Amino acid sequence: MKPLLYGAPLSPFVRKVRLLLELKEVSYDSKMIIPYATPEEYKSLNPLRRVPALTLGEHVFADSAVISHFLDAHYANKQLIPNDLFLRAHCEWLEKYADYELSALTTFTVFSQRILNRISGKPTDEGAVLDAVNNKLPPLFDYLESQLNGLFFINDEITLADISIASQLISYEHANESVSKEKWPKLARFYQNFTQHSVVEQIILSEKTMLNKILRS
Ligand SMILES: N[C@@H](CCC(=O)N[C@@H](CS)C(=O)NCC(=O)O)C(=O)O
Repeated sequence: MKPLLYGAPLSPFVRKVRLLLELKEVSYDSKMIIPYATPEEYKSLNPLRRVPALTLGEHVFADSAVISHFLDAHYANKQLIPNDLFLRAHCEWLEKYADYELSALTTFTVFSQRILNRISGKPTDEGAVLDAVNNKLPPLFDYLESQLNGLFFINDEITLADISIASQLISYEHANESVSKEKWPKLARFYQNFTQHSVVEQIILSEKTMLNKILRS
């Protein structure tokens, strides 16, 4: 029985689950659900009508963190959440930081203003974008910079913390912004290394193709 992932690939939370599934080499099916335009019946999978949701047989899961933690435990190969309780708590903290703090700016401000508004024919509030890029994101990037010693956030292996943070930075890059190498060299190197992974590269390529198609239509 394969998991079925509901959502739109350009959502960073859906991307996070896709990356986890693909890095763990779990075969899955997907169903496109467009955020803010979810069909009525989607409420039975996620009453908040947010993406992603995931089903496995009769079991239903919502929220990228809940889904990711379930999948990592259910498919025990290539574990992406550390077993050690202290490392696990740190991984969960960084995941939460990405999902709630970074996302408010990278996704719900910069990506949303520059990309979603353009798609829906609304004007971009470039002032809000520049405030996020120049004033609000730098302290968050400073913190992430302070948490890195090598190419990964936890020890020398890819974890859900890396996936969650990179998922937000991919949305930032889709909106034509990037982490400055001069200001945050470790974070920029982390992102460059993460996105060079063949699985990640493929996902980004498919998203860019999709995004270009949507923006041209
Ligand atoms: N904490 C949730 C956030 C999910 C989320 O906010 N998804 C957005 C798309 S990026 C959405 O579906 N928004 C539609 C809405 O809020 O109605 C998660 O990690 O899954």
